[in-house]
Amino acid sequence: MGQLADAIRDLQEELVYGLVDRKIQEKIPPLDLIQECNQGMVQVGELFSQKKYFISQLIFSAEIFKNVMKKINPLLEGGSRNDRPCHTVVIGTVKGDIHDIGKNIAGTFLRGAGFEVMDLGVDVPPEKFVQAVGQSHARAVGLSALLNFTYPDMKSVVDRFAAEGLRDQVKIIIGGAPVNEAVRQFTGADYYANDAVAGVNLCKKIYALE
Ligand code: B12
Repeated sequence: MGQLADAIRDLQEELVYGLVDRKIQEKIPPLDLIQECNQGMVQVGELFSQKKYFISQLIFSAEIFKNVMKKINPLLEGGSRNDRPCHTVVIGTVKGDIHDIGKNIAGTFLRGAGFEVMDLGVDVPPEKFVQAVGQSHARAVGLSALLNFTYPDMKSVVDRFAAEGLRDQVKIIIGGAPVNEAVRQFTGADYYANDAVAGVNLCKKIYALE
């Protein structure tokens, strides 16, 4: 792990901001910065599992990461914004889960790639995803979840689209660190994405842009 990941793990807020500023000046790609911060967050999670960190430290780590993203976001937002106004992607964190840092990053990357993003926020019940697709006619839906006990809630969203007769009209991507092919199969989603770039590539595929 690099110095930045270590600083996040150790919750050394000022050191983190200083390192991020320096790396931005050195033109380190934003994605590399995010990935290194992510490694630090995984370590924070490990320390929490080992009961060496408590919920307050989880909250603080999220605060630090959100401030880091305020520095990185302007680098991501330029791109080809609004180039594809009709290509909407509905995103949200599923019911029971309030983790939103990764979902927000996925949204920023999608906007940077020119997609219109309808972000429903966190703790989103299945019917809201269905309503949003009804309003926007989006063909791509991205579900975020970081808690393994919310996999059934991802499945409920997929099932809800089927119950409403809309399953064939949308492709559903599940995202978040813990998702994999087995979770995709369990939920009945079309794709899974472990990072924001994979999400963008899948949405391009769904809209047949590449
Ligand atoms: C910060 C954090 C929190 C913060 C979240 C703040 C916020 N606003 O998001 C707070 C303090 C609220 C929190 C709460 C809890 N947390 Co927490 N949290 C974390 C931590 C440390 C970091 C998560 C994070 O932001 N990572 C950084 C982002 C950038 O990474 P990411 O989310 O993976 O996103 C990337 C990809 O996954 C992907 N992606 C994500 N979503 C999507 C969506 C789409 C569509 C696409 C395409 C891509 C995509 O793109 C992103 C960028 O590449 C993780 C540790 C970990 N290993 O992840 C634990 C972790 C997720 N939390 C955990 C737990 C247990 C909890 C609590 C239950 C604790 C408690 N006892 O109360 C609560 C649950 C609250 C709830 N109901 O949601 C566990 C989950 C374990 C499990 N097996 O399910 C973890 C893994 C920690 C651990 N090792 O124990 N947490």
